[in-house]
Formats: sequence, structure tokens, C-alpha cells
Amino acid sequence: MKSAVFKNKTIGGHQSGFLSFFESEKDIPFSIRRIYYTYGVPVGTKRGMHAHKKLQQVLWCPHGEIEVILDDGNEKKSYLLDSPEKALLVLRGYWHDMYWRKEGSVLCVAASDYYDEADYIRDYDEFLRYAQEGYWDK
Ligand code: T46
Repeated sequence: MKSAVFKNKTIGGHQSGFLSFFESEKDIPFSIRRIYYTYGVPVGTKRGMHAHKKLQQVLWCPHGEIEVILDDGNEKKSYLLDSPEKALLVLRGYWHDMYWRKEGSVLCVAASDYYDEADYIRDYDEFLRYAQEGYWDK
């Protein structure tokens, strides 16, 4: 499985609104241990700038527009979260940068584990060493 954008199951219509959802281990390949969200971020701000050793996550933007750049050490891909129906699966081992593209955008994240700063790689050269040594290929 690779990191990719998927479309959440969505129920409803324009008359009374929409409800979107995804379920642990059915729609995403892990159990959710933590939910967090980022908001009040000025347009143009870049956040992220790290990779995770083990953590797997799903990112979605229920309101606004956020661009996420995923880098596996070989290539970078850009994903635009511009609809509440879209979600981005970010597997372990991807350097990620998030750019706030619209005022008031909210980023929600479902994560496979509790917060642990030791799981972060915040130095890009260190990330490249992990990628080149095949740390995530095992
Ligand atoms: C990620 C992207 C998508 C906590 O104490 N608990 C938490 O659950 C989280 C997520 C963060 N923190 C602390 C760690 C830092 O002192 O909150 C502060 C800001 O975190 P950070 O600079 O890592 O925030 P982002 O927006 O760059 O990254 C976050 C997540 O940390 C990260 O895991 O993948 O969103």
C-alpha cells in the first residue's frame, strides 16, 4: 500500500447537507489511537517538515484548502485537500510539508499511535539516511 488520496464514503445531498466517514481497519489500514487538528493558521504558512519512523496517519481538511507535499526520499508528490470528502493516507517514512492555501482552513488527523516526539525525524538529511538505508522497506 502506498500513501494516496482517497474519497471518503459520503451520504446526503444539498438539501440537508452531507456526512462523510471512514472506519478503522476497514477503510484505513490501522486502528486510530489519537485525533488532533490544526486551525487558525495564516495563509501561506508551512507546517510539518518532518517524517515519522512508525506513525501512520490520515489527513483531511473539512473546511478550506491545504496542500500536502509527500516526499519518500526519491520523489515528491503534491496532494490538494480541497474537499471534506478527500482524505490522504500518509504511511510511515514520508517527509511531509503542509501549506495553508485558504483562510480558515482546518487540518484534521487520525493517527495510529499516541504522541511520541521520539517517533519524529525533524532533520531532512537524517530522513534521507533512513530512506537510503531502506529503514521503511523492512
Ligand atoms: C504530523 C502533521 C500532519 C503534542 O504535544 N501532541 C500532539 O498530538 C501533536 C500532534 C503535537 N504535539 C506538540 C508537539 C509540538 O510541540 O505540538 C507542537 C506542534 O507540533 P508540530 O510542530 O509537530 O506540528 P505540525 O503541524 O508541524 O505537525 C503535526 C504533527 O505533529 C505531525 O505528527 O504528521 O501535523
